[in-house]
Amino acid sequence: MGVVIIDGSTIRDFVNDEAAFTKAIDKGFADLDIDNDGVLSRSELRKSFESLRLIESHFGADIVATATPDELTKLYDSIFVKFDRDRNGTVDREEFGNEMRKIMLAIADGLGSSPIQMALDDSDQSLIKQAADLEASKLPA
Ligand SMILES: [Ca+2]
Ligand SMILES: [Ca+2]
Repeated sequence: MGVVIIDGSTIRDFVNDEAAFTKAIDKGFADLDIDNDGVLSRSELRKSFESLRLIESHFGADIVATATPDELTKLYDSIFVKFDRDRNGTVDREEFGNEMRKIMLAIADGLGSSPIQMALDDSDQSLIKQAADLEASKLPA
């Protein structure tokens, strides 16, 4: 378990690094598409939010800890609708990438220039962790 310091620019640099972000999204999408049909279903997307810990990042850990199962389902449904731009009931790679970009930038705006500390497992594959890793890789040794 390591602690990383993240501020808005950490995330923004990651999202704006086309190669790094595209790679992360591609990998994330492939990992999430459990049945390999090329699109994400409602339940696949829900798993992604659980595993990427985006709800916690975006809305705060308290929401997830205190919400009833019904409330959580509603929350995930509302997120799914945001992703599913063309309302065809599934999320394709492009819809996924576009919305993840928006979410990451919203998180970046929320953080602004006030750094926060996040405790992240080394095996953590969240986009936040990847953003932190990218920034670390650019620091002078
Ligand atoms: Ca699928
Ligand atoms: Ca769609």
